[in-house]
Amino acid sequence: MKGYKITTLNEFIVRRQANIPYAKGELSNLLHHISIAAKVLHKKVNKAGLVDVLGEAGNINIQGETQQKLDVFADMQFTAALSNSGECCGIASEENQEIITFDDQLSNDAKYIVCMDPLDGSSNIDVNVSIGTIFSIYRRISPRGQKAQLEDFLQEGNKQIAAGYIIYGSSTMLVYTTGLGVNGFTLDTGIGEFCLSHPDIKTPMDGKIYSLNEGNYNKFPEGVKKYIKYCQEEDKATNRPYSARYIGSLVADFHRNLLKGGVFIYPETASAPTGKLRLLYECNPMAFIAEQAGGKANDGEIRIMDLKPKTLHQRVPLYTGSKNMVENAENFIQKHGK
Ligand code: P6P
Repeated sequence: MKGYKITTLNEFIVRRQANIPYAKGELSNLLHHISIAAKVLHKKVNKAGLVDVLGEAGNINIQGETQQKLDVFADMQFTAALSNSGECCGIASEENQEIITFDDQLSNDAKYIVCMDPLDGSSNIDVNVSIGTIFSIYRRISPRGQKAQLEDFLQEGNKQIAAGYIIYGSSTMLVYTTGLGVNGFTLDTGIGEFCLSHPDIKTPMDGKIYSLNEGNYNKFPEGVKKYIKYCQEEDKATNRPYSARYIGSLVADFHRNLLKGGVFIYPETASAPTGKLRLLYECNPMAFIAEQAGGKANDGEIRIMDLKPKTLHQRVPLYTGSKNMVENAENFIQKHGK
């Protein structure tokens, strides 16, 4: 009898590595260690209501946000996994003001750096809403054999080697790209493996969902206000009115739109003139995935992955999702101003 054919993440990575010339397994090993940290976090997130990880750690992170205990745990887990992999020479994390470099020779010889948001959407932990981890992998540009340098992290998103996210929701999924399309893996807790569940994800060119925090309406640019009204108008020929869906957790909102089609917007506002989302470890990785799935990601004007980062925690406006919807929103911005 034919067994149920599963492809585990590790099998998939090794198989894909065989297709990449000169790949010596470092990236595969790095992705494997990220998946181990994801499994550890899955257990902690799923017990958040039981284990003493709820509530605020009391610390304030560099974003001025109160750190939740699970944030701290997630940052430690992924930092340890990346350090233990021996394939990563440094990390830029939402939870740390400066880059983290490892002072062992193996790490200093490593060729990759990682930008990450260890636990995005953490304000949703206590109310049982999906949260996520986001990661972005680059080849270092500083010489190997020494500590990672800031310049390694301030590369354009179009230099990303890989990017992905883990969503801790009704199931735990890992979705990633190395530039050869987007694939999704669902954690089978029975065997403790991420198994291929969403091969070669392509996001619909159009959708019926728009996602943004309309509580900021009065502070939005005129073009965004006009686009929101466009989404709400009745027009059967263009499937309007669209549905408003906004969870307030980037990974959850992005993942839903990736699979169903839709547009996610976090624009600049009067109080946040460059938007809220961070370029290095939120916008760039999501942009890489969106484009690899056939979608788009820009700042209302410029392709996200072409933006040259100036600082580690730089914020940029983000318009991403179904290609035709992003381009339509972009037209409203161009026509009515940012
Ligand atoms: P707002 C979570 O704090 C986060 O960084 C993203 O996950 C999410 O998309 C955004 O902020 C929500 O921000 O201002 O709508 O609450």
